[in-house]
Order: sequence, then C-alpha cells, then structure tokens
Amino acid sequence: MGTALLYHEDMTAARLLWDDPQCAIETPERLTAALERLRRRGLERRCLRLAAREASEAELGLVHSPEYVALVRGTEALDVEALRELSAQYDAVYFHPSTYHCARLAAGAALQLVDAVLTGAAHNGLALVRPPGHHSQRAAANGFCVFNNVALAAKHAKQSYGLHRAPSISSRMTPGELGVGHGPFLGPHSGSGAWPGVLYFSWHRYEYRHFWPFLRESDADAVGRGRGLGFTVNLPWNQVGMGNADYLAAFLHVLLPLAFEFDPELVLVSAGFDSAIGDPEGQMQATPECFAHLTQLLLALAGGRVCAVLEGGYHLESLAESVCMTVQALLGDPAPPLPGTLVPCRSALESIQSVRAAQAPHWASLQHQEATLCLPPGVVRQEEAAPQEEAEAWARPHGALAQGEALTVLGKVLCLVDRILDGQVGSGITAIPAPALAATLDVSIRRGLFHGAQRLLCVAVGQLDRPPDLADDGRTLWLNFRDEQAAALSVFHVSVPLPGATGGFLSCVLGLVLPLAYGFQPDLVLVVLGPAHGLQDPQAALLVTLLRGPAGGRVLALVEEEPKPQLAGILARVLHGEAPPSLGPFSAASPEFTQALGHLRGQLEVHWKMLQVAGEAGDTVLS
Ligand code: X5A
Repeated sequence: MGTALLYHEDMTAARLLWDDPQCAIETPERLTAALERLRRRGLERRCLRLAAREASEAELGLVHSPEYVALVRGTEALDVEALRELSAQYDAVYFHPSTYHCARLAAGAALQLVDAVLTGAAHNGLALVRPPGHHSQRAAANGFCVFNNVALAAKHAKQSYGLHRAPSISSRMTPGELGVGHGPFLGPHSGSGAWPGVLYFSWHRYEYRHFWPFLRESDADAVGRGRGLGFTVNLPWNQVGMGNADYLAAFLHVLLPLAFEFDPELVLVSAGFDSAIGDPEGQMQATPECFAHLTQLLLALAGGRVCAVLEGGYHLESLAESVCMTVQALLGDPAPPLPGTLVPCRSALESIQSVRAAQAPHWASLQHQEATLCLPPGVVRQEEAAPQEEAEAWARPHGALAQGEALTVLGKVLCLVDRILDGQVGSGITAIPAPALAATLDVSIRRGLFHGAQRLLCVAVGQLDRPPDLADDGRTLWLNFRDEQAAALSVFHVSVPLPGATGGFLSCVLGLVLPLAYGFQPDLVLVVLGPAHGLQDPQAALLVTLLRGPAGGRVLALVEEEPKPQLAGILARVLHGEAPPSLGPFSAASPEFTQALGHLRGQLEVHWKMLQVAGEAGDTVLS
C-alpha cells in the first residue's frame, strides 16, 4: 500500500513539429522535469512505481466515438504536412506520429491508477501523463488534449467497480482553461444523465468569458440539468493573479462543503498546474505549497482514495515543485506552511459568492447562508518525559496535577510539546485522566508559549474553560465547542455550540475552524477532546486530520482517557497521515444552528478574512 506513481517514458515522444506559438508550451520536458524533481527529492522511490499501459480501443470507447478513435489511430501514418492540416481543424491541438501511442498510454495510466486504488494495491496516486485530457470531447481533440483521461477513469470506476453511489468527484486544479463544456463528458451536459453519480467541480480562468475557450457554460450559473442538477460546479476566476488564499477559500467554502455532503467513494483530480505561479497560460499566483494543502484536504474525502492525473502546467520549475508537493501530500507528509498572510481578493470572493448562490438550491450545506504516542517523523517515544522536578514546578498551580498518574502524564506532555515545536516529532496524542485534563491543557498552552510558539491555536471540544489568566494578546486563539451559545468574546476567544448533525459539524469545521486556523497560522495546534465533547469518532478524526494543514502538521491531541479508549488509536492513525473514516449519511444542520454560526462568522470576518464568502464584508465590527 502507499502512493502509486504512474509514468511511461514513451509519453515524452510526442512534440510539436511546426511553428505554432499557441501549442509551443506543451513540451516533453514537462514530464521529464517533474520526474527528475521527484527523483532528486527522493519522492519517486517512496512511491509504488507502475509503468503505464495503453488503454485498449474498447476502453477508449467508454467516452470517445469509434470514428474519432480510428481517426487518431490514423495519424500514426501521416506525414508532417497531413498532421499539420488535421491539427488545424481543432482548437489548440497538434498531432505527432507518436500521439496515438502517447494518448493511449495517458488514458491507460489513468485507468490503471483507478485500478490500483480501487483494488487496494495503493491508497492513492498520481499519473504523470501527456497529452493531457480534460478539454477533449467525445469526437474531438481540443486544447492539447486527445483522449479524456479523467473522464475515462470516471467511467471505468463506475463500470468496472460498480461503486455504489457517487463514484467520483472531479476537481481540476487548473484555472488555465475551460474545464467545462466538454460536450457530454464531465460538465454541464452531464445533466442529461450520462454521468449520474459524478460530482464535477472545476475552477478555471474565465475573465467574464474573455479567456479561452470563451464558453458561456463555464460560468457559475451552469449547474447541470435534469437529474444532474447541482452536480456540475463551476468556479470561474474573473481575474488573473489568484493565489493561495483564493484557492484555499474556494476549497473551504465551495468544494469541500459540497464534497463532504456528497460523500464520494473516489476522488479523481484533473491536476492542472497552470494554476501555479509563473505559468504562462494560467497567470495565477499559487505557490507550490498550496498544492500540498489542497491535496491534503482532498485526502480527507473518500477514505483517502485520491487519483490525480496530470493535465496542464507549463512553467517547468513551478510544475516540478508543485508535483513534488502533491506527491508529498499523497504520501502523508505534513504540508509546509503557506507563505504570506492569507487574504482572499475581492474578485475571488465574488466568484465564490456567485457559485455558492447558484448551488445553494441543490446543497443543504450551502443553505446556511443565510496513552502517549509520538508520531512521524519521530519514533514512538512513550517513555520520554520531562524530569520529575520540572513537571512538579509546572504543575504547581494545579492541585489536580500534584501527584501520581496525572503528574507522570504531564511530564510526557511537556516533553511532547517541546519535541513538536523543535521539529523532532511531527505530532502527538496523549490520553489524559479526566480530572487532570483542564489543568494539563492549561500547562500545555503555557509550555508551548514558553517554548517559543509565536501563535498557538487551541481547539477545545466539550466542557472546558479557557484558562482564566491566559493573556488575550493574540498569541493564543481559543476555539471552544460546547453546549452553549455561539459567542466571540474577542477575535481570539470564540465559543460555538456543539453541532449535532453532520452538516452542522462540517459547516463549523470548514466554514469556521479552518478559515480561522489558516488565517492565524499557528506554530502548534492543541486539539482537546474533553468532558461531554459529543463528537463521534469519525468527526473527531476529521477534525484532527484537517487541523494538520494550518500548522505544518504540528498537532498535539489531548484526549480524555475515559470513556472511549479506542478514540486515541483512531486519532493516532490520522495524525500519521491515514485517511479518516467517512462521516456517514449527511444530515442537515438545524436552522437555529446555522443562523448562530452565520452570525458569529459575520462578527469575526472583518478580522479573519479567510471567513469571507462574499465580495462585501459584513458590517459588524468586533475588536
Ligand atoms: C490542457 C491545457 C490548454 C489549452 C490552451 C489553449 N490546455 N490556449 O492546459
């Protein structure tokens, strides 16, 4: 098990044989640069290497017409003049005598990746392929694409594995181009019923339809038709220069709420890296680390069954780095922090607002608009603890920690906090005897700040009070889920009622906790599951998984020892990078809950910009 990496050297054979500025960026070096960098970083050898096979003509027929397949086959025998003539009949396409072979390998790699993941040979994977696929249509090449690799993968997953419901969500990481409007494929026309069970999400450079391929159906209000209503989700970018905060906001406020509600069994990613900084086609600004975060977020879906297939990406340096980041995340490594302050731009928020409005009728989750274990890269160090005298000194203000087991556990926790902040250990989890939990938390926060954490996020679930003499100086952000009213005592002290329904839980986590966490950029996250925390195991696992993102994986979970001893084990596994279990059937949040949460977000979004979901910020100011 692990991460599959699919590739075949033959896919570097196709190249442009004449002068065509539009097509010149789609070069064989794209693949070699990405692979080289994976090798240099030692990432390739951590993957399960699989040589791509050719898709059969029957398999291509899952999506393409026999006539079109025959036409592409015929290009193998054409001379340069004839190739050039044929290419000119399509928009932004070139054929080469090896195109048919390459395109069959590209499609075959996507199918093989799905096989590897759905048979359990791999957890997840990446297919490094060219030509790309997502622009191609049933009977036409388009935008450098010949066969629709990801559409074929989706059909194959449905047909060969009979995934019960919802086999795939497809998210393109490319803004570069179209992404939608591929005739009957993944896109608005899927509403005809051709693609039941597929949720299609695309973000793409659009610029109010002034960008290639200039399709009206790429806009946010194209949501699918008939039975497919709401299963096409288009997020058009109307300006270039979208960056990390914009992409992250799109995930937190559009893609992930819908995807968790959809609860897919498989995630297919049309991984276009023309959304990365420096790309001549995309003109966007996302830094490579962003792809680690986006991938990590997708891994929280579908039991982590994520299949990424390369599409665009034309800036070799940016492409190679971004591919490495994606693979690192697939391998379960913590994502490096996102550079800079995260503030989504006005235009991105307007796009997010329009897609949320267009999709709201179709998705309950949008209707709220209204035992000590140390984890990678360290070894298990169960025994390690701060010296007894030191633990005693830190325990002094708290009677509950004075002696016995509580003091022993405290010694371990102190050591763990230090190790995580020093980078010797990635993350940790400790079961704490119930009477000592609040005091241990208090001491952990102090120790973290003392040991050099600039910003410490504490997510406390259950009946836990914020340590009364903790300074409200912006170094600690205290988020408490407990059974009372939503309230923001300051922008660094927020209480949210405990959501009962999965929908309420997801809106809290995606719509409040993660935006605050990403905005705060903590050095350390403490997650505490205290008395009456009320979270089901999969909810606790998802919360902990998602909180790995904003703090470079530096998460310390403190869990009440009783009454659920198995919870610590589940959390230990997700901290190791395992996928969390599914939340189970979606249940919508209550209107009261939604309203309370909406009010709270409105109060906080002036300070915490990652909370925004509309072009105009709310007008309630909280200082
Ligand atoms: C796969 C891909 C872009 C075509 C752009 C034509 N195609 N201007 O990124």
